[in-house]
Amino acid sequence: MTDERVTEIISVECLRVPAEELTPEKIKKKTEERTMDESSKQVLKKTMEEGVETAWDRFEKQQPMCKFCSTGVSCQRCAMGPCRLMGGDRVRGVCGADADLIVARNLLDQIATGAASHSDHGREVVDTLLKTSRGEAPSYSITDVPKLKRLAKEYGIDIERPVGKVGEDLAEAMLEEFGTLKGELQMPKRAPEESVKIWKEANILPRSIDREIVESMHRVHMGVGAEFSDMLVQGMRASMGDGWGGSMMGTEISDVLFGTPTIRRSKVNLGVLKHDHVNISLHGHNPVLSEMVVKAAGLPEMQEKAKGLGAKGINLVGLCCTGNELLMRKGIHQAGNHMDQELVITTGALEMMIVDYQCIFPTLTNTAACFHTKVVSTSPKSKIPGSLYFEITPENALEQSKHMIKMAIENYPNREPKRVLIPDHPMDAMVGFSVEAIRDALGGSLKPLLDVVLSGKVRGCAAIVGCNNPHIKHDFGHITLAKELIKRDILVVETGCASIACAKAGLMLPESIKDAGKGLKEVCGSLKIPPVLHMGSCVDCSRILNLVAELARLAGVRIDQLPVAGAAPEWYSPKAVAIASYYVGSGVSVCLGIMPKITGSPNVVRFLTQDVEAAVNAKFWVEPDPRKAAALMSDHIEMKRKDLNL
Ligand code: BF8
Repeated sequence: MTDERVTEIISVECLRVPAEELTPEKIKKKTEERTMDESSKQVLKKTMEEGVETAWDRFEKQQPMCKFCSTGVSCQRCAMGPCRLMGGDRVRGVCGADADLIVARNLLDQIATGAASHSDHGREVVDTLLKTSRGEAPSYSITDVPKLKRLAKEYGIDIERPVGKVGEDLAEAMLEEFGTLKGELQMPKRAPEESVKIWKEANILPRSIDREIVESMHRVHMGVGAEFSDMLVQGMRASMGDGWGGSMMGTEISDVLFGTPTIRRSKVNLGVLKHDHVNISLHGHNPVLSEMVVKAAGLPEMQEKAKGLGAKGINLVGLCCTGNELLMRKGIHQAGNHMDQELVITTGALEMMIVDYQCIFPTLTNTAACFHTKVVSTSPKSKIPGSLYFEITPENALEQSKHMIKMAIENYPNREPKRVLIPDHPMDAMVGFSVEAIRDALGGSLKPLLDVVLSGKVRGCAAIVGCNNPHIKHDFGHITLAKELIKRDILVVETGCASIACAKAGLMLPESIKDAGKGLKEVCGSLKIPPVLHMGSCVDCSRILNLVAELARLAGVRIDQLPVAGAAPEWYSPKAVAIASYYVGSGVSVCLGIMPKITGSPNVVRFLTQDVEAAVNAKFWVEPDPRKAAALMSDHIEMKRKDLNL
């Protein structure tokens, strides 16, 4: 390496599966079984023809999966084990833990992992506000000053001072809440008082963000938590610190720094790559990095450099949630969701993939080694063997971004045109539905939305969130569920990979109201909006909390009384477990499409699907068939309507 800022951690090899084992018929069959997305199908076929290994291949190699692990009754927690509960005389681990405790410990560990991931991301965003406000991160600026002031007011900060001072105080007040001694967080107070009262009584109001995560990890240690239901309640409290704390800060302060999303048009699917441009994909979650890459790519010197090497320009495309952040705020085209990440490289047209953290396959560099693509990692938390490493901080992000983009441009001549496959027909999508944007579209208040729900034209709202998972055909769960719900006059709001799935399927176009029920068709038709609204990335699930909190306040009811429901049809990630937990904790029942690893304990299953309802008026369902899931959610919404005499 000529530049000392760049470190190639280690070189890796292209991972191949024997292509000769697959006949064209087999390839066709596998393609149809693996994904629903037409653009993904074309490139997936190419992976099989060229023998490029994907997560689907690795999933197949893992079969049959261990039944102890699948049911949650294997324990790796201490050195007396590992233990597996096999029935008979081995119904307890060496320490004495039974199935209930082992399953509950494993689940609490997952929730804490998810809450930590979101909240650590949120902390980095707030830290960027602090440095920006102090003038230590000159490439960043405060874009949404009115929102900064609204938030500062909420935190009791004097806003009649220079913006930098207000920003500094707000950032400090938020950072303090990660380990606050106040014993409570500010933003849960956005919910109706009666909801907060329930959370207090259920013992799930978080005392600080970090404390609940640390305490969760303490409780899973052998010899600490021994009562399974108590462990699950702690999981809910940690998740509430994520939803109403870390994630909400991540969303709100990203808006302050980079702009609150407004409704706009963009394009999605693998067809957004361009033959005659330097293609760079941004993958991961934190907009602190990606916003600077966008800024650097737009510099005339970069465009000139690209032209000098024969390209018409630089084409930035998003993946996963960092893509959602850019799509919502800037309309940057989105190449795909979780299961598309290897396919973007397999197009053969990607010069560079820049990643920050979360949901990045560690083998992406192996995929890249099959082509000319360079993978760049940027976070000290997420170094990837085989990647080039450019450490990004708020202070150096623009300079580092320029450097990365130059390298991507220099890689353009290495593209092998014969191996390039870019699908035709990128799909149009309408995106950018922040709560503020929805309010604006409705004339300044959410009241018109509430009114159409009260009148019954729209029966209720459903949030579809979360990932892709090879346990289910790529995008099938999201798309089928969304179609079934809008048919029943239920407005759908989405985040994360769910939103990308539906955008790729054309459900985020105003024209898709043709598939909606009569009432929803009329409402969305008059507003010229789609029946499925893109509300952002996974941390933006907090936008959905804000939406339901505001609707409940307007209606004068608790959140759990609203005719709403949540779903994660294709979830894989611990972050999704945290999201589902804070939705249920907040009073919104959630339908999971993939069974969590809990069936080894019928008591844990009963607690989550029944008992928890007595405490928070919401519960989990598990239903792998999205058509049945839609019926369940719709029945639930109708029951809530009946309870409100609607
Ligand atoms: O945070 S939806 S696969 S990309 S975890 Fe990951 Fe799941 Fe996608 Fe975004 Ni969320």
